[in-house]
Amino acid sequence: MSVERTFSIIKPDAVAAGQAGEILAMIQKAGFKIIGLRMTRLTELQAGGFYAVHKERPFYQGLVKFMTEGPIIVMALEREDAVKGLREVMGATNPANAAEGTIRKRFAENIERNCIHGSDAPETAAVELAFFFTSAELL
Ligand code: IDP
Ligand code: MG
Repeated sequence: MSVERTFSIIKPDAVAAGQAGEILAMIQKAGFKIIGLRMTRLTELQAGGFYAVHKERPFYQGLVKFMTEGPIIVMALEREDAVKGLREVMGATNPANAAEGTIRKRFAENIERNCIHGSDAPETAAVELAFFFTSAELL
């Protein structure tokens, strides 16, 4: 297994609740190297584009509204098996189903307001990283 990159967002709920530091600590404890990090706030157009794959889902409008409600922290992460590894640290989409010790178990309110995003495949990670970072920004 070689070193891989993945993309993550600390979502508006967690940033507003002051949980970003603890979430970053959990990510770093899991062996990830932060190679890019920035605070930003998504426009409706950006959030809609980022989640375009979910356009036909009933929760799409609510998701776009949630993701634009306040600042987020976008991150580029590097580790062996980073994509799968981050999904494990995050826990299940619905915190009710998330394993003990995962970020979503600890901080997420519900299936929508679930505090963190992580890419679901290496191909998606490449697209999502390019959405927020130029290659020159990743150190
Ligand atoms: P993931 O973030 O675990 O990869 P996805 O299925 O890709 O989950 O969904 C993207 C995001 O959309 C979720 O993280 C969550 O914020 C929101 N979401 C997913 N399913 C639902 C739902 O059934 N109701 C409300 N929001 C949802
Ligand atoms: Mg997903």
